[in-house]
Amino acid sequence: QKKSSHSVAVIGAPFSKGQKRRGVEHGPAAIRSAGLIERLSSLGCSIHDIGDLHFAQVPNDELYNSIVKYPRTVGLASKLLAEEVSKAVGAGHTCVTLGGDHSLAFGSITGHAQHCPDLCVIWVDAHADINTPLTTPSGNLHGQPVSFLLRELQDKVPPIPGFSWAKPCLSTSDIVYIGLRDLDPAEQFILKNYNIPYFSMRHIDCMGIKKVMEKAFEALLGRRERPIHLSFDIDAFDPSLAPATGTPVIGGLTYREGIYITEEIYNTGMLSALDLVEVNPLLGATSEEVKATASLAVDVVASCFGQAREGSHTRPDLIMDVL
Ligand code: 4U7
Ligand code: MN
Ligand code: MN
Ligand code: MN
Repeated sequence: QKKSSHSVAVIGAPFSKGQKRRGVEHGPAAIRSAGLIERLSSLGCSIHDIGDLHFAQVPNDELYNSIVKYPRTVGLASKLLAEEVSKAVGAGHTCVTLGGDHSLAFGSITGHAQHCPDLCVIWVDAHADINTPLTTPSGNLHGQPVSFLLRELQDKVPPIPGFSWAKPCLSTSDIVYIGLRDLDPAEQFILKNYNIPYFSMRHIDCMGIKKVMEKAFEALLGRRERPIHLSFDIDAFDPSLAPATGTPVIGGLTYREGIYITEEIYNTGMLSALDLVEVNPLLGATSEEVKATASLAVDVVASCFGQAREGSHTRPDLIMDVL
């Protein structure tokens, strides 16, 4: 089941209705302009670029429970993305979804699970994104996708408009979090009460990123090998590295910690789909900040597909000709 050479499907998901700030719909274009496709090709990946999806806005998409915003629009977008991810994974590709806001992960994970019901999720984020429509302090659906995914939580998640097609596909033992540092009270309660494994920035400070990754894989892959879905929110990084994002939180991952996470995931050989979300090119203070954030996103994806800091030797034959 391990993949040695990669055929990679790239799906642009320019979606922003899971939150309030404009600009995150330009994430896919910013990440592409920073050279994503060229970098993946130079790593030896064969690229199937599906282009950017078109998401319709549902008219008269009223608030749910006077707070949850654009439920029908987010539900419909997730459904479309789920279908595309399912097709891509079914065709044998490792699927990369470029966001867009993090509400999309509900669709990408659901679609991935249609082909890989056995998958597990590594959620790298400053936030747990596990509010329910009843606990959300903001009403933004990008802070809620995990609550829709987990079977154990379904008696706490009311049926909201736009999500009637959706079925939870994960158990609480199928996910781990890395990088957390900004949890709402209800989210903190849910993580503890349902025993959901997480590694906060404090855990990384205490035991180091190496030990964190060992424990994360032990929790998810300890008993059996299974496909990995990596959902990477760029705000997991410290805002000094990833300033162009909607909900930055001080005290985040260093470049080295972030890249170590993705190198280790590559080394498992089990990466099956990945989301790179919340790059918002309208929120950098300068064009340098925007470029730095997008180029960091490219580094994250490239290291998921084998870009190594010590260099990779994909074509020793070519080098031997010269030496
Ligand atoms: B992101 C928040 F209240 N928890 O629910 C919420 F602090 O995808 C933030 O991780 C959610 O960027 C952040 O709105 C969502 C808030
Ligand atoms: Mn997130
Ligand atoms: Mn976040
Ligand atoms: Mn954010």
